[in-house]
Amino acid sequence: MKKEDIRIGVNRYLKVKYGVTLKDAKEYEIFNALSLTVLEDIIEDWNNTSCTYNEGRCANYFSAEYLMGRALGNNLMNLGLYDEVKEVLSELNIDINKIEEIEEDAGLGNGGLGRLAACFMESSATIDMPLNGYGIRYNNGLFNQNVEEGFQTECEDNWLKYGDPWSIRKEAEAQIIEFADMTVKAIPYDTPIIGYGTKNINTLRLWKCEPMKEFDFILFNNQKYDKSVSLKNRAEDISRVLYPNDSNNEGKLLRLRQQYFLVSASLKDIIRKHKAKVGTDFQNISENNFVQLNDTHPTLAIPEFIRLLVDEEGVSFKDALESAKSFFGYTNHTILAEALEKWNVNLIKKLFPRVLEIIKDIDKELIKELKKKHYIREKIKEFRIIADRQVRMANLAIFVSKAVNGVAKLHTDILKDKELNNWYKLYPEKFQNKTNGITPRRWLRLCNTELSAFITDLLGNEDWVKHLELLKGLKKFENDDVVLEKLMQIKHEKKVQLADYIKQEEGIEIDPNSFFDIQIKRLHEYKRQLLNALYILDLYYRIKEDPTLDIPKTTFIFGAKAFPGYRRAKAIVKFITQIADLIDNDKDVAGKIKVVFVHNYRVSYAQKLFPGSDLSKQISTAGKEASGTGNMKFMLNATPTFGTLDGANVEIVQESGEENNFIFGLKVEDIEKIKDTYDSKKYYEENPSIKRVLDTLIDGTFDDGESGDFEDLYNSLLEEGDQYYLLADFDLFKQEEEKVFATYKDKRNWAKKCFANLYNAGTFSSDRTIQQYCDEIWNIKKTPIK
Ligand code: 26Q
Repeated sequence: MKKEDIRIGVNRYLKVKYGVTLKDAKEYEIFNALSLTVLEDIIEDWNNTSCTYNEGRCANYFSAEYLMGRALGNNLMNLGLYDEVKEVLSELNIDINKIEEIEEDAGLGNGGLGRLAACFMESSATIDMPLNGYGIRYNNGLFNQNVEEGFQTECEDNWLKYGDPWSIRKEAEAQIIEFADMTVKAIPYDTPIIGYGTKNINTLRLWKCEPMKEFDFILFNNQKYDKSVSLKNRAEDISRVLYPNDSNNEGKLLRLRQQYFLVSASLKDIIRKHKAKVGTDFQNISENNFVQLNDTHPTLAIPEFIRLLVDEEGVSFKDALESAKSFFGYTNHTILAEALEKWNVNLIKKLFPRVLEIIKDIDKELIKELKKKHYIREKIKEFRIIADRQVRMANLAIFVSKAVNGVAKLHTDILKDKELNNWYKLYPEKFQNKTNGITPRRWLRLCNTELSAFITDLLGNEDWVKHLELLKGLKKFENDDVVLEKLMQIKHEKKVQLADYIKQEEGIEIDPNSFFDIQIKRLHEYKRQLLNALYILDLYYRIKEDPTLDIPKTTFIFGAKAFPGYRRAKAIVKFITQIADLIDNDKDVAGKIKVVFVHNYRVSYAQKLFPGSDLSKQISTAGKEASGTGNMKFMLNATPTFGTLDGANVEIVQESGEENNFIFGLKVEDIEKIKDTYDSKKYYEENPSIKRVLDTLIDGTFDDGESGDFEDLYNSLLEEGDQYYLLADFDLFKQEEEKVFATYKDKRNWAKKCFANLYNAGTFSSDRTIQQYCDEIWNIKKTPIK
């Protein structure tokens, strides 16, 4: 697109959409006009891509979550239009940053799993792979977080308030979805997924739920206004709001409705396309399509697929089940047993009785097979899909899926050897590993243009953006002082930018010359933000005792949303902010360390935090974090990891060298050994530092608003036995952080560690991950359009 076309387009859309000219236009109006101008420009390629994909085999990603973040900057960059647009705007006296910042994040996901889906969509487009994304167009995404007096509060997210210029409503492709007690419409909204440096444009199709009719005319005429629109409201409730991640999810009827709504609409869409292409022969439906289930959330797709084939297309149950077995793949994202999804049989029966019948039939097939293989009754029980009047979604997914995968090597090994060992023994050939990845476009090229330009300069071209393994080519500069110097200069620049942003968002000043030690992720006990906080509190006391303590000036930054009903997680937020206040109000310590809890951590905030970091805190209890992807984002922005040997940390240090990172703590096998005799109280009694910091939870040092929440934290560590081994890792944590501080003194040595992380990050590109899914599970091929 030429600069002139951009100018004309923006003016035209401002006129027809808002009735204004540029001089009166609001920032969001310019954002929308610009987005529509670009959208208009890509429609042909987009349609072309869809048509071309339809002719061959496609994979379909079914996910209840897509944590997309902002679109404009990424789309401009991927199209190679960023600089032109920046110039056009600047000639009109408009700052492109302001226009980018006005865009609301599309926060249709909780965290890692949703963001992974977003990275996968971008990567598949970039490498020309025919992957369609299916999800729900929640009217309200993940809640916005505020911190008031140190307590987390929540309010609704309204991401659609300025409209959503990047999506197109496709009324003509609506589907009808039937529940036992209501019938609704699923309306698709398509968003283009623009690849980097390719004409291919993939599609993310999100379904909105609407009533069959707007209101009941007769009730309205009889002045029963509320009742006349009640069906409309009930329908719209289905896609109204994203559920926050809750491991204790029992009885959420609406969540179950959402799941069925998503999978029924998406499968009907796939079947519609199949019929248009090959007619009513369903023999080969799994030759043309594959569906990847992003965790168990969309697992109802399995019985629904069989139902659609059997009840609506006249296929036999046996054939339909056979088809399903080569049609689905299942990705597991969690090891926490309590997080495995189960649904009460009565709920399923109430909403979709026929689906329950099919699940029962599938369960029978499973039993038949196990009996044939001479499993005894007791053993069969473990595998059952229905047990104790609950449907176990993971069992359903594993039995029917062609492939089951974990998301990092360690995670997959734990699935195979422990959590799902019974299934692994039954179907060893189904189990695969697909280590997660991140898109280098958003997580380096876009969020760290300074470092990107430097890399391009050193490597001589931008090929690394599409072939991240080329970063290895930087290794030859590892002893080049000028290069290392420049790397640290860029780091400093990004820290200054982050400090400015934090000033703007939090009203808090931090010193960009201090060491930025950052832990950003959802709040959960297993992620152990509390361990980090207890460490900092101990450090505070040590500085009080010894004002000459030799540590670099350090800023500890936290960002994390707690599930609204998760009392302990919320208590940890309050505890961190109490420590922050204690330090700020103490002259002896305030100039040496500082704690900041940034509120409302989200994709757009993350894009500022990763590049401005000195240390990546990844300290989950070994064996609990399936993979982590934030760890990869730090690494790609040249930041060493301080972490346990958990999830993808293991592979990160394998790639970049243990000597370039800070690994501490119990390993999975250590925990295995001590778990039966672990006594957290012993640590409390024998370690005065631990006693000192834990006592602050009950001795009135801090204020929890008389909620008893801090005492509850105290009890979790002592009375309840510290199930995440914080106390066992406390001293190891402390020693390792000492090592960090000592190492940081030698600036050149530090720079080398940063650099080693950068040039070894190539394997964590989601392009690599997607390529593996394509080759090893989906069996789809690159399909570049002309
Ligand atoms: C469950 C019930 C009701 C409502 C919501 C949920 C729910 C929603 C989201 C349960 C779990 C999730 C998300 C899980 C998740 O993000 N897991 C993370 O997935 C990442 C990508 O694979 C991994 O890197 C992380 O290690 C893993 O924690």
